[in-house]
Amino acid sequence: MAALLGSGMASNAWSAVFLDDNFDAEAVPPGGWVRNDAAFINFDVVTGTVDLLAGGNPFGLVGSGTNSTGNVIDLDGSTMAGGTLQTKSSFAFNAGDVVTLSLDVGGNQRTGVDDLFAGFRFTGAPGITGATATGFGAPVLSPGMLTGTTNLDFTDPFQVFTISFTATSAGSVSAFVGTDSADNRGPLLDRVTLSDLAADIPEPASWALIIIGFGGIGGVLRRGRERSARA
Ligand SMILES: [Ca+2]
Ligand SMILES: [Ca+2]
Ligand SMILES: [Ca+2]
Repeated sequence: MAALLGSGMASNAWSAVFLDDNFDAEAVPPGGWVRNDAAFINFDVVTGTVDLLAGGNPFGLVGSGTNSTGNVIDLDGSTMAGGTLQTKSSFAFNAGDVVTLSLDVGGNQRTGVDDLFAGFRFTGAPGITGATATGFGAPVLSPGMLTGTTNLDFTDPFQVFTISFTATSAGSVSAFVGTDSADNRGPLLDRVTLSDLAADIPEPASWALIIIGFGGIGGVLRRGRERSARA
């Protein structure tokens, strides 16, 4: 039990990773690319088009060194209509959870400035509070959606953008990321992580008190039985 308490239960929160995808498992030949790819493992392309590029692609586009040097996505495909990726699955959360979408995104490495938007699409009315973001402007809640937006210059290095909310009631979400860029050169996306932080798990000190408490009850019961046996 001491070993259990000492490993991994260091805080009073419980974090679950719904999704962690750096696109390196997508099928694309080394040095090549998939124009207007629409067959992703975890995502649907719900507007426009995107391109999938392997390391060593003919455009010289380079993924995020931090999280991946393999495949990377150009969010503006090859139809002059920037794309939106949305998770195929929706993910359930509970009241009190903090749900966070993290994105490793860089500028298009070729020309100009692109917009980037990302966020959550809720099943039913969102019961949320405390929406925050890093890298994006203040998140905007619209019917059924929470969205962060920003702009990236083509020279901007990869960085992690996040958008989070705290749930006031249980629900489920899908997540999306995209651009309205329309010149076939969009922000480069190299990792999407969606995680859920639940705040209602007792911390180790509480567990220890609970366990000591059960031990104490056991002792009282034993002493009670011993007295009965002597009587
Ligand atoms: Ca990658
Ligand atoms: Ca493109
Ligand atoms: Ca562009």
